[in-house]
Amino acid sequence: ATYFSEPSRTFGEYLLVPGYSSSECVPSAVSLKTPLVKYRKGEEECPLSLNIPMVSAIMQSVSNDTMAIALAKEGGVSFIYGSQSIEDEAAMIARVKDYKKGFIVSDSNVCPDATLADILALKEKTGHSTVAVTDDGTACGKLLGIVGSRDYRVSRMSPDTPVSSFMTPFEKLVVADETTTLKVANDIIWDNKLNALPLIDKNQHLKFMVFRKDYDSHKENVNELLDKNKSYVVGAGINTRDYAERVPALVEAGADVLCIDSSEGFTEWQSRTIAWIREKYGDRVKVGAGNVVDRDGFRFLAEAGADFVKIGIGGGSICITRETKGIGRGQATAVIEVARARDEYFKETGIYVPICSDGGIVHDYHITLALAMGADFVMLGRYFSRFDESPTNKLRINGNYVKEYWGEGSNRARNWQRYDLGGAQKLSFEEGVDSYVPYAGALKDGVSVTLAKVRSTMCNCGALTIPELQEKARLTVVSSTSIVEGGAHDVMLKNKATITE
Ligand code: MZP
Repeated sequence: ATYFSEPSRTFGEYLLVPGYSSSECVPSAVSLKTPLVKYRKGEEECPLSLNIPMVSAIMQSVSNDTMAIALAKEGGVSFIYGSQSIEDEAAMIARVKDYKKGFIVSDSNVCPDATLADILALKEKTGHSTVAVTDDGTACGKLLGIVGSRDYRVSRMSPDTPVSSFMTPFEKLVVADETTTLKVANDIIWDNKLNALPLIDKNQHLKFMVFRKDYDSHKENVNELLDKNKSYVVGAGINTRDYAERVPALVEAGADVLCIDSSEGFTEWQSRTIAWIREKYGDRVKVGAGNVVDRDGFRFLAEAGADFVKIGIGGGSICITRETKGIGRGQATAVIEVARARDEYFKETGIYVPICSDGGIVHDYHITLALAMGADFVMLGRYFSRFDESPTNKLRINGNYVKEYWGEGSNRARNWQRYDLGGAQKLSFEEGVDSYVPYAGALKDGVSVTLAKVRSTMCNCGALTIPELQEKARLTVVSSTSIVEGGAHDVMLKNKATITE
């Protein structure tokens, strides 16, 4: 046997020691942009990056299309769970990709003589989902017949009509006919070049457009406007069993990046899966792999062609792998070693393979620690499961709101492919639990507080970017007594005290 000389440690055993902060080092100047997939650093731009270093876990209780849209809005990416049918996973991906593609194809005033056939043809040509707009219920009813459940209906409204009550998920909608167009809102213009009406939200994102029937003569201009209006980035989990069927369906549905979801990534099954993807798609389809916890595992997956490598075995909040199988490694130690391997690989090849620290984030500052230790981004399950946007039930237990959160290795999820080492097609024993987590409200609010802390700590370390943090960070292992010192101590907390006269 080989013995590692160092014990394996986790995030709670480390602290960052502050460095010099200049007056320019302020939280508002911090950039959290970080690469998601591999690239030749110094020679080319990373083809896919994140605006915040957070992705949501490939889990039934975390990442569905609602979560993906909410997180993408904040600059992160969700990996839709793969422990569902290929059709259902592809449909979730399609819904995320379609979200920004809501387009009005007809308005009975703008296009008074539009027929059902015109609208269907336009829908076909643009490839966008359809929003029917009308000034009276009759025409709308006619259009609704063809647009289906993913489309929306609005009625005529005045410029002042609040739209939130009947128009979701769009943030803003104004409908107009030719005479009222210019009056309805300041941020709406009739675009003569397009001969269409682009409706733009307060963030200057194109929401959808009203086209006239002569769409064909303006197609190029319209398409130009659509490149600019990129849809949200979304990822998808795959496994090493049904990839030959699953990957094409997910790619077709528009997945931007895939990730092999497995509790143990240092396997021939993973290299076979990546090889199959490379043979079929070359480098066009991006695929991450994992999970590994050491240098050898990283090298294996990097050499197999992984676009990023995920780190973590046994550290997830719902995970009992270490208890059931006796395998794993403290998350901090694993990240530190894999980050060194990533840098070594970069020096040798010029290729930078991003690494993701997956699982075990308990406090917000653990995210900053993971980044400082070399992670390019982190994957979180428990953290995101607490928000409104996670797919699970919200319940009230003992007077407190909670949400459900279960592991992929639990009997509830039955994701046998994640734990499969070429055995029977079933989960032989549980490696995860079914649990409750405290409800935490809207994702947007939670993420913004978390990132405010990350930015602030980065400034304490004198860093305005993640690479700068990795270069400048000074970390210390803390003793068990100094952990006690780090919390409130030797005081009586007011919210726990009962006053008696
Ligand atoms: P956490 O953010 O809840 O601590 O950990 C989430 C991570 O735990 C997931 O991204 C995945 O790698 C891992 N996971 C998911 N299910 C299980 C399980 O049932 C598990 N054991 O370990």
